[in-house]
Amino acid sequence: MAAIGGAPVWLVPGLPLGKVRAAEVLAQVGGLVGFRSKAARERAVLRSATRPTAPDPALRRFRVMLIKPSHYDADGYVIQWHRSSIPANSLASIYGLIAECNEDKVLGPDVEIEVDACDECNTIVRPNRIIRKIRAAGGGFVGLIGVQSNQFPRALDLGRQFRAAGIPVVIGGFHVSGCTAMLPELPDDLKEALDLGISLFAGEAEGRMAQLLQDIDRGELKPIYNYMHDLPDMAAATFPFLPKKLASKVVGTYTSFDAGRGCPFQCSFCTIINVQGRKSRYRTADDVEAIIRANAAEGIKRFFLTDDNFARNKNWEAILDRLIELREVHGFQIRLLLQVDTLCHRIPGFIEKSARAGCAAVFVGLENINPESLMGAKKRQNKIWEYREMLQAWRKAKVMIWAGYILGFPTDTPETIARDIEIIKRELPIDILEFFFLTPLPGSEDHKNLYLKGVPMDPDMNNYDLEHVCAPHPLMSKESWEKVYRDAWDRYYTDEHVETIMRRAFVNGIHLSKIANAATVFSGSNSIEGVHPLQFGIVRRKVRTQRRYGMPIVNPLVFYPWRAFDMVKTGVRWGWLVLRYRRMRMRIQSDPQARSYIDASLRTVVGANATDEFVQVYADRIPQTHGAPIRQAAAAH
Ligand code: B12
Ligand code: SF4
Repeated sequence: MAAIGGAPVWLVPGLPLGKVRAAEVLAQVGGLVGFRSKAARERAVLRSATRPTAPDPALRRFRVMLIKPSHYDADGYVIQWHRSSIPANSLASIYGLIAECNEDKVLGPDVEIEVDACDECNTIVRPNRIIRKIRAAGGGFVGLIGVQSNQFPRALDLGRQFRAAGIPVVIGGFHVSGCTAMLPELPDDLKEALDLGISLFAGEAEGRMAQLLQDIDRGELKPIYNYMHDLPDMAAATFPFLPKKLASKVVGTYTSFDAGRGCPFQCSFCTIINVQGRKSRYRTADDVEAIIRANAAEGIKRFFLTDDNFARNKNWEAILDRLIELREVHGFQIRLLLQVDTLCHRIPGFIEKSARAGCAAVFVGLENINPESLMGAKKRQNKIWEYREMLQAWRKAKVMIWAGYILGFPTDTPETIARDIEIIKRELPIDILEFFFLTPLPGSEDHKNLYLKGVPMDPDMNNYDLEHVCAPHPLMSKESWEKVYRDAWDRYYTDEHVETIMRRAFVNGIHLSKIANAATVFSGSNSIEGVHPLQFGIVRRKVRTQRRYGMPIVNPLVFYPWRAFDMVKTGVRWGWLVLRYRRMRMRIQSDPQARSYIDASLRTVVGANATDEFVQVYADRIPQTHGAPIRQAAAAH
């Protein structure tokens, strides 16, 4: 079935790759002049060489299908959309590596590697068509890419179908890598994959793809590839790249890439440090420039930097300086979304340079405002008494602020969480707040500890999406924790508070339409679509026949009327939400007093030992580390 909004990616006359001669490509890629190094120039050529051309009949074909699986909703339907909201860098990384392997003719001079790719969040996967194409090519494999724990059951269901047809399948991503890094033995789901004849790839694929393709081509695919103890250098790493056809399936046509990997901190709920390491590995400014230029040549100018903590990328300054030059000297209209930690404001010039480099929105890992919870999770770097100063610094640079908040640290109760959210609304100038359950994600220290202690955890990996309770809480029942999660969204996204967010933005010179759009998605995706905003897309799709393995296929006479009703209902609710926020925006824009709006969150706390009101609430729980406010502050409370 053709996807609405364009043919599914594997129907697009995709690849062979690398048929465009370098000189021709150079002519096509506008503005290549100005590259700092030959390497950067050549890599941009390689990326551009992925434009489709007709297959050469003289060459043997090896067909690769890359699928970034989604996961299932509570009814067992795949969570997918006509347009998804965030591009998959994992897919772009593997796509780039395969393109490079074709360029390097790693399977021999007479073998053309053809690659198709799709993100299941925005594309319906048709296994039978893929099987036919791989068979018609005479060989190839299916790669299940960037598979997170919550996507592993879906990946297995897809892999099962390809294996039944005898097609080689390899799964990589955080679930395989995280479990391999932290657990003493493979968990049951990874064993099930091996039983199905699916190969597991743990670790990063840079520098290893040629070996894998050669093994498959020779019929010698190994069950497990484990590179966890050998993290590749990013300075020479291949570029992530997706052709525009794939990038345009994302709202706003933007793409993602990692300017670096690894984070020095030690948060116990984090998987990243155990998979990508605590040492900063980073791309060069030349390579980042080349990635930007290769995408710009495809008309893509918006980028999500997937570095979990760009502030700790040791090459941040050289990278930002180069982006500033591209914007200010060469006229590139770059827009960036960055992820940073709460201490980034202490790095001289970081915020100012980020803004000049095109950072329009920043995601801050706030996580919690209770120092006890932060210490318990080893998030010692989060100093709540500096939160407001840090947030105000971003606002001064006219950057919209998104923050994540984790619900369910051991001392949290429904009452403390309700209190904390009200404090945040009143005192911290955050635009968008998103909530997560504290989840023992496979690959994290928390998961390992619970696993080793034999604490019962949800055996269904589909639920490890930070929207489900997966482990017991010492003070809250499952039901009360679930209610806390639902209430948190409702409590933050009241109309009254959304209007406050808009008023603050208006004063700080942040575009109201940006705030209104983001608030619409973040308040509506959970309440209207029942999914976390990070999984959100435009117009939900449910394919009747693609239900979770083992669940019954619903009769069309029941399914389609239900879907029609569902779509009308959600459409009306979205329309009403958009209308309400639009009215708010108009009201503020026409209010002559709007420019002089002020509240506690926008005020600067001045004076020696002066603290925010909320810091005083927690003062007796703040560890007496260097720079912490003195404890006496709590005496009055
Ligand atoms: C960008 C991102 C997203 C994006 C896009 C997804 C993507 N994968 O690109 C969005 C916002 C959609 C997203 C959403 C979510 N994410 Co996310 N996301 C990330 C982030 C920050 C970067 C991903 C990335 O690009 N990594 C770099 C790539 C290159 O690494 P990689 O995926 O591991 O791939 C390498 C290897 O694994 C290997 N490999 C991977 N696949 C394959 C396949 C084959 C065949 C081979 C040979 C090799 C191979 O080679 C690759 C190149 O070296 C990671 C954290 C991180 N640092 O990775 C979290 C992360 C992957 N996300 C995570 C989670 C939990 C989520 C959400 C559930 C959260 C939520 N409630 O919204 C949702 C899931 C919904 C969904 N539909 O995806 C967790 C997963 C943990 C786990 N145990 O599964 C991570 C690790 C962050 C964390 N909190 O710990 N995410
Ligand atoms: S700061 Fe973020 S990326 Fe770094 S260890 Fe903590 S959760 Fe992980």
